[in-house]
Amino acid sequence: MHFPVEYLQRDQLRALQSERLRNLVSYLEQKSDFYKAKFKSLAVRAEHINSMEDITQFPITYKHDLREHYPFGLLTVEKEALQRIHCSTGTTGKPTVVGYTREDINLFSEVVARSLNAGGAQPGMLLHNAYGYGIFTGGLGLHYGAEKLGMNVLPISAGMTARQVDLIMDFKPEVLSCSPSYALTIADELAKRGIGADEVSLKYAILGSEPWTETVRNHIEQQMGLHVTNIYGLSEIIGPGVAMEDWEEKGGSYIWEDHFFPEILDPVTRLPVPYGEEGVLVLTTLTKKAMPLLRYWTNDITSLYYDSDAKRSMVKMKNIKGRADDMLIVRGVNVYPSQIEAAFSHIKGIVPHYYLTPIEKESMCIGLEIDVEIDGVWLKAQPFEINHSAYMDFFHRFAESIEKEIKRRVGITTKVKIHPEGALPKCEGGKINRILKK
Ligand code: DLL
Repeated sequence: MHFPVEYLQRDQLRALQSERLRNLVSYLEQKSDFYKAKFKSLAVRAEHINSMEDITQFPITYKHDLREHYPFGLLTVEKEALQRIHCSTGTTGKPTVVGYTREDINLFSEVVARSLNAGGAQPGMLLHNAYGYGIFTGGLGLHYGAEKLGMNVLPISAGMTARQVDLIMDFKPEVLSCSPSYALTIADELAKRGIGADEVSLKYAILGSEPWTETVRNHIEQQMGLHVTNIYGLSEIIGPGVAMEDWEEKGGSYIWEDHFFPEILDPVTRLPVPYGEEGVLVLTTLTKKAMPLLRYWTNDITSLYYDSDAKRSMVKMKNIKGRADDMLIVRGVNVYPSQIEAAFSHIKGIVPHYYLTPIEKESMCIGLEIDVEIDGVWLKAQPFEINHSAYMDFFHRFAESIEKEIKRRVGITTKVKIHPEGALPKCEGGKINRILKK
């Protein structure tokens, strides 16, 4: 399968983007009271756009703008023109609501089809789609994209892990899609049943919807014997399929920038930072109809880069480090859970099932308590006598060595508690929250 637009020359792509941006702004000038007012106060208009750099004159849109216009205030079409509504899965406040016209749904399916294809999927393959079906964009988004690509889909949704594994073994799908934390749960269930990587039919896993690292990728690839790639997206922009890794390249995700124009802004000054530098990802939907967004502040931290050896000409982003909201400040050091997860890859003997609890003193965070599981196979191979005090001593020394490694790599103090394999609560489907509050 080949999507020609992914291979456009950069100057052709830029010309396409500028034309689309001009069209978008003039569309918003006509259809959106919200943007009309913003453009007026900044004295900016569609005809001011000569190149993509001019986008910086335009206002940034924030999540609170969506909340303040709940539920349909940002729609630029009549409600009768909608084909579907999705909502974000936020845990506090009102959900953010996104409407799609028929054209938007086609676009959604197209970018997911491209993403699946970049992740290794081909027409005729079976997708075991374990993203949740419902108002969350994951289940239906992957479903329609897979159908568009010409795949066969098992719409199993998330949860009931034993049944997931039964059907993976019986139906022999080539492709799995779910959150990375749920893929860990499925991998555990396979291991628990003694099913080896060579007995699993899956060739590709397409994981996203939450931050994750190479530590998790390596673990799942080894346990299930497949290629794991990252799919990124957010409901406000469209859902999954904003950015995607290539299964042979990995290491970063192409942004489908003919439809979603990316910028990285400094979190404080809100000015653009150069390629390669980290900041907040801000996205503009260049072609959406029902609820286009201009310069949407995703709150996700990453950086952009061109990979000159890459197959496609589109810009790539590094895997998301975390949401700006998930940043912990431990004695003045900024830490994302993904940095702890990344440090685990340098420590033999643990599996990446973990939770973090801030240790607070006088309402300051002075360290993190880390609950993590030990790798049962690795533990059995350790040469020590099996008696209670030898075990306790071993666990104590092991926890200390992890604390030292995290101090060295992340620069913060931690208190590590080791748990036997399988002891910590597992992700039962959607996104996992790694940070626990005392
Ligand atoms: O999570 C859409 C999605 C579904 C993406 C399935 C991938 C697969 P929301 O529920 O609106 O949409 O949450 C969006 O999730 O702003 C990020 O913080 C986070 N996120 C999504 N994908 C990734 C990823 C879906 N691959 C929010 N890596 C985003 C890191 C991700 N974070």
